[in-house]
Amino acid sequence: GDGEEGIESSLSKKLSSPKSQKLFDIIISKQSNLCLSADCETWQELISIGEVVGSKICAMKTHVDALSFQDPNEIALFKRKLAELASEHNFVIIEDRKFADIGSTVMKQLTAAPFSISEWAHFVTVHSIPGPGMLKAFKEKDKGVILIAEMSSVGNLPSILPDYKKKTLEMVEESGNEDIVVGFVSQSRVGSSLGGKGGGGSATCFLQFTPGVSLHSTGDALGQQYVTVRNAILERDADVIIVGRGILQQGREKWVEAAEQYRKEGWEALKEKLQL
Ligand code: 5FU
Repeated sequence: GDGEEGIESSLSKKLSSPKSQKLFDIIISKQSNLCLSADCETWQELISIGEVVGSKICAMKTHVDALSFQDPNEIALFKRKLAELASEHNFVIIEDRKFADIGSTVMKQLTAAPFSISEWAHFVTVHSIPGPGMLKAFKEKDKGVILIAEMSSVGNLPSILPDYKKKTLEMVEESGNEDIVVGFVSQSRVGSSLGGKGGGGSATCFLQFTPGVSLHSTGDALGQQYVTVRNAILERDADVIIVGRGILQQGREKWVEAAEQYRKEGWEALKEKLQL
């Protein structure tokens, strides 16, 4: 074959876990490193946009507690439809819950009805603040963890505090949790890069998910800060770009066109970065 095998064998670095490898395989086969941040007002709208742009994304990121539902039956329907969409279009579901508590509490938040996040999310976002013990909860439920190493918002403490990013990486390595941590939400590289720069050739590396990406805006009134797709991937070393309003605010009739623009720019920049 041409493309796929060549691309995979040209990666000199090893990804941390089968879970990150699975996402990387999706990225290569769909030629997309675009994660849609599906910050819709209703669950019905989220399902609609998933149907329309599902073929253009490698992942969909949700905030299930920010969606409006009329009753628990709607939540059950939502979970089923979302899981169907993800398997039909071959994308990963990331619930951006930003868990930040002791393991025992996190376990309840992960499993409790009505959201029952562990039933339908492949990956979840987690703050490193509570320390490594809570990672066991995610391991037990076989969830991929994306740790927050830096945020995109003005004045966020993880980006300001010296060593926060480094300590977040050390927490994963020292507690032996590389197999469930698929990567980091970050604005710069944590550990060794998938691309040419930084780290040794045989180092294990993690995927970098970078939010705060827009081709239309530089920020919002509540502290969000944006960079362009190329800047996120080529300057900040993102592997996966997370885009919400950049696509959503184009309006329903332009969702596909906008998603295609971010997919194409993202994929071109990723190929350039990884020298594929
Ligand atoms: F961890 C982070 C972060 O540092 N910045 C973010 O913006 C998460 N996010 C999420 O990405 C945020 O909660 C939104 O869901 C999304 C960005 O949406 P936007 O519409 O592209 O600004």
